[in-house]
Amino acid sequence: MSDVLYEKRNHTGILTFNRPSSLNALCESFMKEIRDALEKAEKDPELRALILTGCGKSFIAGADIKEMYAKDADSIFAWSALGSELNMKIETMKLPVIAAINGYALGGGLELALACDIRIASENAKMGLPETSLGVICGAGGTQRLPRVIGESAAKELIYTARRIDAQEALRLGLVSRVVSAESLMEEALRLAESIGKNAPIAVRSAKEAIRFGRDASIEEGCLFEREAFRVLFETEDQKTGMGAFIRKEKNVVFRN
Ligand code: CO8
Repeated sequence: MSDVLYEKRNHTGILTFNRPSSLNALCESFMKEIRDALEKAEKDPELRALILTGCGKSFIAGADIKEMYAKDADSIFAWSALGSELNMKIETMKLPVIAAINGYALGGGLELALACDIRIASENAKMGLPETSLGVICGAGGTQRLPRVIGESAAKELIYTARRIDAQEALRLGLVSRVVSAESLMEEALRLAESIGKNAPIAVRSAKEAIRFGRDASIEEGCLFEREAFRVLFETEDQKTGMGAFIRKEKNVVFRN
């Protein structure tokens, strides 16, 4: 059986990490499988959102320490590029991506979740960046994305102490946007994906692009980028559909892909 399961529910794709013997730790072949599954999802014109989750008690328990241990500085550099590229792919892909964190999201696992657009967690989830306790630091974007998500001071505390936090603390820090029971995690993730999917797909994708652009731009550059995207959306069928429905007082607007 594959280490990455793919299923589709209406307009939502679900990738489930399925390497339970190592709590979904990221070895080289697994990272390649995840990358291939993302590429497959990206090519599906029917999808409007993608959910990433893990099987069993783990989302991803980090990079595979057993595989990493024997590597030297040169070989680890190429190896960790796979993780970095994977996370960049998630961050830049047009589809909105939801991490449904079902258990351990540690090290490289949290780094991957940080590249997702939205993170929700089950009450029993545990998150952290334990790398400094292993003699290293994050290698797939954690030092860059965590401060952007929760602020520099809180990120430094978590990274320097290597402390593992529970879902409620992650919620307080803004690392996840919702905490739900373990039983309802997928239901909640699907509901969230569907509520995104009912909106105009090009507009949602455009919002993702504008938010990402703005992260590293001045407010002037960001607003200009947004205004240009706003202009382009007036060339779409969806703008006529969405605004026309409001004017005609129609409920249940259906946007085509
Ligand atoms: N790597 C390899 N194997 C792992 C990993 C891992 N990260 N995590 C768990 N496993 C394995 C265990 O070795 C064990 O295997 P075995 O049965 O053969 O001994 C099996 O999974 C089950 O694990 P445990 O028995 O330890 O399960 P527990 O419920 O007792 O504990 C924990 C669960 C707390 C999650 C524990 O397994 C743990 O601490 N795991 C390591 C967590 C960690 O430190 N992660 C960070 C790794 S470093 C990192 O991610 C750096 C990323 C930088 C680059 C990224 C590029 C991709």
